[in-house]
Amino acid sequence: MLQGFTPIPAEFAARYRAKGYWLDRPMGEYFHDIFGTWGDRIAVVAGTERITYKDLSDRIDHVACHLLDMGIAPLDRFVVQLPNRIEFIYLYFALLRVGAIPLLALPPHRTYEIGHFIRFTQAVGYAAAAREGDFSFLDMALEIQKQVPSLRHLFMLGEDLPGACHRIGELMRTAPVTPRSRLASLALNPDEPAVFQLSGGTTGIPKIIPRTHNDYTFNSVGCSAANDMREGDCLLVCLPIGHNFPLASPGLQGMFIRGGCVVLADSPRASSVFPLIQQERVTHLELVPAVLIRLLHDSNLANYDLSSVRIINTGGQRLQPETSALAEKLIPSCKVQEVFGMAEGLVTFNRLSDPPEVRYETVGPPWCEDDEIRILDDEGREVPPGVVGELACRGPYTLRGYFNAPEVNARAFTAEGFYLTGDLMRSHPSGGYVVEGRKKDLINRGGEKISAEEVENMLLGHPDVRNVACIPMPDPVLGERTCAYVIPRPGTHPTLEQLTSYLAGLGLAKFKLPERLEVVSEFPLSPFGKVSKKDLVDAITRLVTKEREAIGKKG
Ligand code: AMP
Ligand code: DBH
Repeated sequence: MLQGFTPIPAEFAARYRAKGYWLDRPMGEYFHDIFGTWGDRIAVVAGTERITYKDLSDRIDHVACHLLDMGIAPLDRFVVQLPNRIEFIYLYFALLRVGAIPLLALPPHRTYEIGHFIRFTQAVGYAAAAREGDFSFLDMALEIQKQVPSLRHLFMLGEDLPGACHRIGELMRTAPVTPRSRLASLALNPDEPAVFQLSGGTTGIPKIIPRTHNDYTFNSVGCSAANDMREGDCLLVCLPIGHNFPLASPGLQGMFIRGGCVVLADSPRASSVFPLIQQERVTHLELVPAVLIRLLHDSNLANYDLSSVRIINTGGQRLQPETSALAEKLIPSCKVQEVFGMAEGLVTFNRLSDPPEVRYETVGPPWCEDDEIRILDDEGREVPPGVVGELACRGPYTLRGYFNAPEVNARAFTAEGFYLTGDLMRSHPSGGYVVEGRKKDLINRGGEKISAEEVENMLLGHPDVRNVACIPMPDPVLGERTCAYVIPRPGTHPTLEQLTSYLAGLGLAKFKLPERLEVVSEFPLSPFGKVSKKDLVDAITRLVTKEREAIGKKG
């Protein structure tokens, strides 16, 4: 086994096999067969290209043989930071085919993160677009290469690249030396890591999540069923393609399993998403709430035919019932299905057959009956049904340890191998779960804890508020006070007084009322597109410090 990797213990593995969950096949081989099943159907639409499953499979194997020519071997690590382009799909599946492990970085990662991933995993390769705006990923990679000798292969997209870089387009045109037959004879162990995902990590550098051939295939098979993907369906991928949600939960892996078509969009902006939905008759969208909200308020929405959309999945952050209702009103053909997922494993979906009140309020149950869930109090004891506690989970596709992180693992798992998510949840009579926030998403006002989520939910009911994030701002006396960042509805100018008297009118405790309002037009986003509270906290802290210094000088 790869050093630093914690496998699922044998007695659990035996159960998952006996249940038929784990197929004991390397992912590359499994998907090779899937592509073979769907042959002449269109697998991917990328720009002006429409690629059949047959051609996709052929090109992936072609790239895979090139990888073998370069000496890339099973369990070698390879950092992939490609944009939503067809080259991602070629390289990702080619790496799986040879048993090398793609580590999926996100587009906004820079030297700090990428350098760490390469060094920490002793990666042999790195793939990216050479340049994005005014940032040169190529220069960054060359710099890292000087410090980390394991990094032998740079795969770049772009013009005028130095000779030492591989171009995926060029590899397509040249014949590899290694014969295709070698691919079938590689001895790959499906219990080994196939993919390295990254934790969202709102603090510190992302941790590395090993996903095995067995668990990651199973994840996509199950999610694609829960998500009602069918032959002939069409998924638009507009979030960063390497993230666990659009890649595998069910994402493009799920859509391939079902024989549908995957359309790549280079951004989640309305100007790129709406035309593609109309042209390609997209049935499935996977979005984060902030993106859905933006699309629904875009003035061009009514100018496009979006009637093909059957399911909108949102995940990553809590979705407000109002947003679901609005989406289903503006796009009457669709149902909104919230997904609660994590790159660490567990995924829950609300059931499409549930009545709207359940669908809007809960994130549903896990899709697999062998996902074990515990809701724990601060002492690690299970709470009674309906009581809020921390979500802990264990199951056939949830990790048992971050890669090479013994100290973190000692804290992040219970003795029984449950992963402690840090998410606050309660069970719902429908059998699903309700997200109540993050364990750490609290504002500590002189010892009184305020759930940011609770205040946010109430503020969203105010007619002037389109979106809101409540965060702690530093206070010399109380330690922290609540600051509300608000995106107002067009044409409105909410004030702190209006919002707090609205909250007080609803009976909210006085200590929970925001004490400062910052009106903004957009929120800073995490690499994946979640609202980044960390950036808001940094901003308000800088602002408050500056104001205090100014007062100090005057006084
Ligand atoms: P990541 O570590 O980036 O994979 O993020 C996983 C985390 O995102 C979860 O632990 C939750 O905190 C959050 N998350 C994902 N889906 C939802 C959702 N539907 N509602 C609320 N939080 C979510
Ligand atoms: O936020 C996430 O990581 C996430 C959200 C929805 C995820 O990993 C997933 C679905 O699989």
